[in-house]
Amino acid sequence: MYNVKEWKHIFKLDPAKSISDEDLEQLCMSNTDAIIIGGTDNVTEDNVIQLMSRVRRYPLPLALEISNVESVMPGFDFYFVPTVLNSQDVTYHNGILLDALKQFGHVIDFEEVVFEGYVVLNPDSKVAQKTQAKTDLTVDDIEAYAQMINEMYKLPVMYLEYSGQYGDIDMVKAAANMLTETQLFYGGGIDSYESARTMAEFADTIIVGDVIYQDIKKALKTVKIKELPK
Ligand code: 1GP
Repeated sequence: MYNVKEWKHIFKLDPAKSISDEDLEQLCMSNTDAIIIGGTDNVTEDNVIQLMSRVRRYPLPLALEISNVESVMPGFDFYFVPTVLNSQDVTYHNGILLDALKQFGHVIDFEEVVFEGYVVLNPDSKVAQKTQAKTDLTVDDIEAYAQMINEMYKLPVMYLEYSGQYGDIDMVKAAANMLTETQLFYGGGIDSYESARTMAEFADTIIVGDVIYQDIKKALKTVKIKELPK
């Protein structure tokens, strides 16, 4: 069985965006640790199933990051469930989750479920707008969220989400310093080996998204961080 704790690098594919077979093959054969399928808008049962079946041709772990109940389906190795801790709308803390458990609680294999404590930091991102996230956070806030996630909620993953923007390294360091058990995911604006390496020094796992659709070669170079000693 796959072990999420060992993952250093993940490509995140948006089911609402198109990708060629050739680019998809390069990503899946790149030595990345896993693929996540997830997005904010226009995630449907149809586009998720299409992308899932294409990625399934390759021998690497595949996770669905759940953004709505309608597009959840069997067939993934893992289901990543975000709870956006700095959202000002309870829907994104546990509202969607409540609906999901009412409908599917009896069939869920909780061994496959990974609960992610999200902190969304780019105010211009779709995810910040959709979740009404309070993004003007300080290092003190990040430390407190990290403590909340690590010591109190005891979630397996904290996800610092800068989606579309390269983040503030001091925020990443602050989270990393507080976490003893929880795995730190960082995502946002990674578009080169250098930007990947900087974040990978502090985050346990980096997530690479947008650059896949802008410059596949640059996206592929980010996987080289896996060769760094930890
Ligand atoms: C998005 O964190 C991921 O959820 C990756 O961010 O798209 O900016 O690479 P980018």
